[in-house]
Amino acid sequence: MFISTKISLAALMLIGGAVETGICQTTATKRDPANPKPLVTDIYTADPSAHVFNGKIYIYPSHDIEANVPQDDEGGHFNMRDYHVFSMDNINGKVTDHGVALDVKDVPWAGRQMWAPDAAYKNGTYYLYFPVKDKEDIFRIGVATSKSPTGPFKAEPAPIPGSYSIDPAVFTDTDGKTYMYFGGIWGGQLQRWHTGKYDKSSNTDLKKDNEPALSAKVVRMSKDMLTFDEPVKDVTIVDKDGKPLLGGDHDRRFFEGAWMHKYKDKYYFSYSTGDTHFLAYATSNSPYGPFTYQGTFMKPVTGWTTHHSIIELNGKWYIFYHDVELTGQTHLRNIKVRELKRKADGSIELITP
Ligand code: FUB
Repeated sequence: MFISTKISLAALMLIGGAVETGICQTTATKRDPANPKPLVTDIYTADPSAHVFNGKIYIYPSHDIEANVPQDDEGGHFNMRDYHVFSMDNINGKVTDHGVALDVKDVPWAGRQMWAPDAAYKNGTYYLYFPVKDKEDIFRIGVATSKSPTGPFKAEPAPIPGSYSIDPAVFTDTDGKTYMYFGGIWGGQLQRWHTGKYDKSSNTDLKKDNEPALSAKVVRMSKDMLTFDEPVKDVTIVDKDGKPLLGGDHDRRFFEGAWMHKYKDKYYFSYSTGDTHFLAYATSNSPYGPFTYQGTFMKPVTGWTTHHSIIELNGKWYIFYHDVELTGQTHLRNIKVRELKRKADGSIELITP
């Protein structure tokens, strides 16, 4: 990310600053399926990773703040410092803010910028996975645990060994195996790892438009969910002819914000195309891919970033996402939800926000 080429409707939508608030307040929201409103209006929220645990919806978003850091190409203005967890009894229910679940000051190895998290549950423990820059300003992925889905979470003393870049998305398959998908280019630093070692020289992509695009990563998690169980692999996305998408194909190539869900035995890998602002997806018969590109399923939202998650609840599918309706400012976002519809062949219907 983050060159601000697309701040649409900003002036019209600016309605002023929200107030940072305390713990456990609820926000009632009227849900018009055709025109969803922000789920949370008293703090800024983004990158919502939603899950259903024990029949209830839990949302693990980024907590955007105005930190007065000037905007730069590396996303320095996204200078978040903690996470809140939200819950909803049902898709139209009130949204409960459970307060601070993890603060950067309680992560011993962390430097700055708590970006898009995700969560998982296994054997009586909830796991919060989060990307944050370490003290050398290199993004790593950390893990914190709790006995409650709403935290507070206790961070492990060090990042997950071998982790790098941003946007972890953790998926547990029907056979019980758990995988982490991760990565993000530009400010997410994925391009700096293209040789396998950290190389600080690139702030954007590799500028090799006719070569295969940089890939998101996938790795199986260990049984204790705290480490990687194998070497990290590429998530290759190919076109209908089996050719890898190219670096210059900005309308289709992976940028950041991975998500995985399974529908009728197929694996759906979905992601943001970043500077072209689409949500796109690709499918495979294996959680490792290769994934065949299927198309865009959400047109650009207002704001620069677009980031989503997908859940199933009572036979219906929902997409959680964000835009900048409350502020018109790229780094002060608000989360939303709407139904995700499919055609009979399993393909996802295009959403025009
Ligand atoms: O919230 C910070 C970053 O913005 C996330 O990690 C990206 O996915 C983008 O939404």
